[in-house]
Amino acid sequence: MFEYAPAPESRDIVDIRPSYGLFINGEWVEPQGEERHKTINPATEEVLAEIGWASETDVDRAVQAARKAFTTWSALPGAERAKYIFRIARIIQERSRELAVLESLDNGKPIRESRDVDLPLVAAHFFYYAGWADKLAYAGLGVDPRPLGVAGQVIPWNFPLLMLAWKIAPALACGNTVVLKPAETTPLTALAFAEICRQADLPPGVVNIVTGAGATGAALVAHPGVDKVAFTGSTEVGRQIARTLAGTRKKLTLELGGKAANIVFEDAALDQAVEGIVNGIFFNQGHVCCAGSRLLVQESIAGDLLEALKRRLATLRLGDPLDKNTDIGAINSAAQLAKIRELSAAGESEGAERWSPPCPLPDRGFWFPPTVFTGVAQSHRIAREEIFGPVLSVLTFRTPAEAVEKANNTPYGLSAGVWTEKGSLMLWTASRLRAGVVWSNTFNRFDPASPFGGYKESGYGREGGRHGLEAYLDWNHR
Ligand code: TXE
Repeated sequence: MFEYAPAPESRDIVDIRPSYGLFINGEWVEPQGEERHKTINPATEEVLAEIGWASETDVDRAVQAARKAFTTWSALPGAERAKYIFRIARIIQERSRELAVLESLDNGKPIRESRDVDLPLVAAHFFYYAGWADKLAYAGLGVDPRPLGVAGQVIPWNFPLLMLAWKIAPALACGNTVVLKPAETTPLTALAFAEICRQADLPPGVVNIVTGAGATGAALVAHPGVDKVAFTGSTEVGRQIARTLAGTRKKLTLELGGKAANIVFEDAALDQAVEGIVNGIFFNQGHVCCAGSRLLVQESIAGDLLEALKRRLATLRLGDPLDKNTDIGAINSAAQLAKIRELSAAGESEGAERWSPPCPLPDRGFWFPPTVFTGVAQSHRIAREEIFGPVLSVLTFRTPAEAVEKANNTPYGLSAGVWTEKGSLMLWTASRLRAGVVWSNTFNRFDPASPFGGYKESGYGREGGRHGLEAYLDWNHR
């Protein structure tokens, strides 16, 4: 770490209320139960606001509101729905600085990422799907694809507003109405989005936001008035939801965990690959389902690559998420920090070698230094389990076939990266990887027009692009 002048973004541009209720039928309502939860800034442990905890009765109220709104929303011509969604996109753009600060405060991610990656993508998703609202007949999904009804959506804490956009934008474009539950540790941008819906004059009940923990999510997905469930989160909860929905007529998409391989061949452009590795695993503190958490490097260049990687890691700045210079922010919660520590300890006890650059950690808040494990075997827990933190496991290979075999040796299959200057090797490798997304000579690149989703235990269904419409339409009838 070296000295630099801090450049903090102003916290004063956000207006956080001391306490929030639920957003149902276009109104703020108090939850029926007494239970409330404090959402905190993970970088300081300061309480940001008190949040209502929606009970089963509250979820029922929200679903009823969404059902009622469905009748009129789904009957609107697509071009009319598009006007509302475009309006939402424009308001997000106008308020993006404020929303980025709010996201960084509640989540712990660096402002550079929330400002330059999350918020532009959030607006882009609303713009993109607004464009589809009057063209659904041309999506190739049947002559007259129809909306499904009420979508019950449960999202995680790693990209709170972006996951909301992935879920709400296509649902609305297709004519569905929504009840969304944000994660318990990051509700603030979803609640700000509720205000944006009001600002955009979205008809009451089209979007409803219910805050709470797992029980609220479970009540939502099990509610008989919900026609479609979209979930992003842990594989374990995804399995529970699939069990709950088995035998019902509800349509389900699951976007779950990952353990992506980032494969670097000996001819790769080394500096570019180093940047891709850093972006692959240290972006958003590694709280990324498609993070490049397993580096597979060809044995002949492993020494040089690791040396260059360590040099680069020594320049990363960890600290205040609101500082515009910060590269690595806070871990989102005490529970997630405990999981990262536990798996890192397992890495050491199983015999891998642990390395971090000199990196003083702030006294308060939840922090974990960028960490690299070398000498990792495929049987080690850090090579098999999703850590969801700034921890890279390095394995080596000799031949392309060995790289593919190791990359696919995981129960997950969400993403992968391949670094080589040879087009034929790139295509050979990409076509053999069992992963929903394969990035070539880049990593963690997103675009609203590209479908995203997993193989195997990473889930099923696709979000994004034209494929993302399928999840929100009844396109089987002719
Ligand atoms: O996930 P949960 P957690 C992985 C990552 C992380 C681990 C645990 O490895 O360390 O999961 O994270 C709601 N019915 N991912 O505990 O519990 C919950 O309130 C319905 C990968 O945060 O799955 C929250 O809104 N909903 C992932 C959401 O599910 C339930 C992103 C996610 O929480 C529920 C997050 C239930 N029974 C974690 N129980 C990714 N794919 O990006 C909880 N929830």
